[in-house]
Amino acid sequence: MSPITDEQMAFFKDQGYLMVRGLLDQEEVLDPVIEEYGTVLDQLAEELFLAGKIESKYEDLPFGERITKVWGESGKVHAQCFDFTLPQGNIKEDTPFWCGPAVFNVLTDPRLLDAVEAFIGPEIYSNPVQHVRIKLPEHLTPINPATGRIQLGISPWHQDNGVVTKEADDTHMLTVWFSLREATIEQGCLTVIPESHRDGLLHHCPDIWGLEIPEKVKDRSAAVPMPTKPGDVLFLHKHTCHSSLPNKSNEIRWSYDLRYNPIGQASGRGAFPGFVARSRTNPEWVLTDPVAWNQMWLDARDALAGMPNPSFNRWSKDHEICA
Ligand SMILES: O=C(O)CCC(=O)C(=O)O
Ligand SMILES: [Fe+2]
Repeated sequence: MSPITDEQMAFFKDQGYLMVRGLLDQEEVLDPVIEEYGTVLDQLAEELFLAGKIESKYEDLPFGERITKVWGESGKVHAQCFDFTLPQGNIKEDTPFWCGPAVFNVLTDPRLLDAVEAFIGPEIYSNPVQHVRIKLPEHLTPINPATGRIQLGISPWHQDNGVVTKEADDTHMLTVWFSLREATIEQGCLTVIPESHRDGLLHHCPDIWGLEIPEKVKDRSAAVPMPTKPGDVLFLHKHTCHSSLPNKSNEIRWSYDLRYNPIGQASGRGAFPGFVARSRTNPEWVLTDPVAWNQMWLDARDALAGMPNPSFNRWSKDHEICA
């Protein structure tokens, strides 16, 4: 039976988003990935300690406090060490990323894919536009000396169709957002504008935090915050305007955002590897090996290292709307 009811699907079509409470299993899906990130943090703390960038490895602290301390004391947000994608520029042979088996287990979770199937059908491609986001309390986030601002903060107002290349404009791309720990309003949960998907693709402007839809293009007064508990999953239409709130709390805000689209449609980030997560017609295409998945990202890194940056979006700050 599909985990998405007809009423829920009707709500999504009407509103452009859907919150499904308790979809992901804590023990089978979330706990293993939380534990795996503990080992990634062990490795980073070891490296920074050996390099003299931190005074202690802070092994006794729980994950959230430890990462806040380690990133804070080293003066750098080491987000790329944890992310399961590559950066959008300056990829080097040793650019870090983490595509571990527990992450793959999340991306291919049968219950999650059952839900995704309700939106896009049974031929499911895991789109490489994907992130783990670990946002420290803003008051403890290292500052970028060049800008005087924190190195990682809110995500500005955007549509996910706006942050991929034009090739994906006809792709039936679904965004899947969830938090590994509770994400409250104070911690900087996601916020969405209901019904905004009805506007189609809006103009985005490059700004310091990334691409943003200017307020004169889309008023944000109808925005609704989407706090989540572990297991809750928020589904977004590719034209739904969303942003994240600032983390005003004393704890990290820890989330995943994934994309899926029907097999054969452009991912919008063609330089990065996706994979077939489910296929009724060609089950032999389905990737089941996490090591092979990691290897695809290693190969992409090798291919892109030192090359001119691929183009990741279509927007120019010189457009009159961005003035
Ligand atoms: O989690 C965030 O801060 C932003 C995530 C986002 O924009 C997305 O999932 O598409
Ligand atoms: Fe987004």
